[in-house]
Amino acid sequence: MHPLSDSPISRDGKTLILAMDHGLEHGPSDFEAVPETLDPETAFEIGTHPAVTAVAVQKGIAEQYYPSYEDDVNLLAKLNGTSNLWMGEPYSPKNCTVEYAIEELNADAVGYTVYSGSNHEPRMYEDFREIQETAHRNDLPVVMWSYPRGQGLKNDTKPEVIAYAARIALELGADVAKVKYPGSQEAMEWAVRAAGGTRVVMSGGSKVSDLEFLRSVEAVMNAGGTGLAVGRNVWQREDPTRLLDALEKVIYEGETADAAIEE
Ligand code: FBP
Repeated sequence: MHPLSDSPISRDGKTLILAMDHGLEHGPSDFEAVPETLDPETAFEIGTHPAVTAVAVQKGIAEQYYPSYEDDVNLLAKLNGTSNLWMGEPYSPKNCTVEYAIEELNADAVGYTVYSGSNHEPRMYEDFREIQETAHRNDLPVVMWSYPRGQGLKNDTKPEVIAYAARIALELGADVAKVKYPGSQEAMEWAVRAAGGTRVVMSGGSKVSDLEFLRSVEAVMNAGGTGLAVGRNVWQREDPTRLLDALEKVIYEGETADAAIEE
């Protein structure tokens, strides 16, 4: 059985992960559009929406805030991360172990960013190996933020790059590949095929209109994708619940973006 089928981070085999790690990845300026979301409690409150199958946060946020939400939210512990202040070749160092995520944070799943194509790729693959093996020995699903990135990569959302990103996640043993949207349903179909039994979810990206965003999610679902791992497109909306209601229809009920938004 696929580790996701039996996991609380999936609902009817689909998943919607709210990524709340951009305070580290991008800095507080990402919250300026809706300043209340700077407060992790607000984010966890939003994460109680029934469409959300997990909230992905870093260790520090999990330690301070998750204990109050354990009954209402599933936790995806993000085990590495890097700040926007780092100007070197892409590398995301490990800041939490799988054991700590299980024993101290009460995590339901773990997530790890891998920048294939970076000069640090060998180190990141080695780090991922350790994470993946420990997580699987403990029956925890592993989500790879599979982001090809580095000096040699000029366009990181080209169809062949995204299909490659999805394939890398399969080859290295991730249960879920979180990849950027490659621009079309057809390109996403390629990524889903390349990923084999590894499930593919779309990474949200910077904020676009409700309809544009929902249409990309619809294309991902039509392509055989498993769902979404989204940050800014939810947090930077005045009314995130409205978008989550629409996402629930597109992801779990198979509605079109246009129909979901009308309702
Ligand atoms: P977004 O939907 O805001 O893109 O969030 C998804 C995510 O993977 C976050 O987990 C992370 O903070 C961010 O994207 C990193 O994106 P990038 O490295 O492209 O800035």
